[in-house]
Amino acid sequence: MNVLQTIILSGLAVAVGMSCTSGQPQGEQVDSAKTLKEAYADKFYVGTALDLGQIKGHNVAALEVVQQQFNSIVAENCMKSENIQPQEGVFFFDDADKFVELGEKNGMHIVGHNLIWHSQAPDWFFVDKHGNDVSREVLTERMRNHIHTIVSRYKGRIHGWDVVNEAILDNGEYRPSKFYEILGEDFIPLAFKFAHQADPEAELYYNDYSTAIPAKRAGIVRLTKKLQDDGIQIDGLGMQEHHGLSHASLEETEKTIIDFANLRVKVMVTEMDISVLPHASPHVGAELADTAAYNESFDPYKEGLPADKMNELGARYVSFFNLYLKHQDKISRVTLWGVGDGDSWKNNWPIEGRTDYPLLFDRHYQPKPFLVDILELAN
Ligand code: 9MR
Repeated sequence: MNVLQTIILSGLAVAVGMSCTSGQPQGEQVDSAKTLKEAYADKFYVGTALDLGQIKGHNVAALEVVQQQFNSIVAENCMKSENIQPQEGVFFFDDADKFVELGEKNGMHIVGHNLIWHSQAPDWFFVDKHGNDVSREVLTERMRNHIHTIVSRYKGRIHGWDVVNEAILDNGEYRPSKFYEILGEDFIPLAFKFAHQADPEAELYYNDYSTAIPAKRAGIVRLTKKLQDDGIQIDGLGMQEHHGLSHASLEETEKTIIDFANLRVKVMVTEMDISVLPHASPHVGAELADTAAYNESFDPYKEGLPADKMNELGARYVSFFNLYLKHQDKISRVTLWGVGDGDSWKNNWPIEGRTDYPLLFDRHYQPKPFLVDILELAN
């Protein structure tokens, strides 16, 4: 670690609320340190997903990091349809309200996640009282009501919405979800139209994982072009960026950034994390239905991450941030999918109960050693 790194890291430690044991005066260190949101201020937003412990203010250590490091937030779970409208017409807004208030209090760019997603959608959405699939008309009206009720509530307060999430398969075809079964591909323009009606000023995004897979990228480009040709407003494409140490490829990721930007929409990294754990193919991406049984050999770092793996993780993060910086004219936001390693969904997918290290802050909300490198890159 060089001197500058030491200074920045010590400063960062103070900035994120760690106790400094060096015995040196701390004022200068804080002054010379930059936080993520400061370092990237003229590049793109740097965001994080918030869970309930953070939204409700229980997790004080995490919240300090959020306030100091990030200038954009997205709700990890509390706005998903099964949570926000668990029964037809019964909306639960308490957590989402708190999430938006937290963002406003801190002057953050606030992202709503998500309006239409096949996963975590409550059963009632698609069936009548006899359990049979509803008609096109009924599903359209349920979507309209769901989207209008939520988007109108936060009109002018939520700046961008993940309107449709994960509608395209890795092979580029439409996912055969309930929305697709009943409405065909029309459910996508309908969702965007309803969101635009409810808040004409809000930015509207399509969001998906494994967007570096060429066939999937092409499918998303086709979908976006079609929406644009049909006069449907779409402002951005979200690349989730759930990576591992050996996937996705930087070259393919770069092609995706370029192809998406060529559509004249904002490109955003919406859910970044990098798993260090071995993955049993085909468990890359974020196909929640693909799970595997626990096995010790797939959980090698229970007692801590060895230095060489930490370095490998750091190098991967630096390569991706380098790429995002190279395309900063196209990229409007880079959001991490969680604050500290202990909060990450990766500890439980595709195998439950593992110990992963996919984020920028560790289980005690202390910065990983390579955070300084990410800060320096932006200089
Ligand atoms: O991180 C989220 C996890 O806590 C939830 O259990 C899961 C199901 O709602 O969703 C996770 O977040 C997903 C996101 O909403 C959409 N893209 C993939 C993310 C990881 O699965």
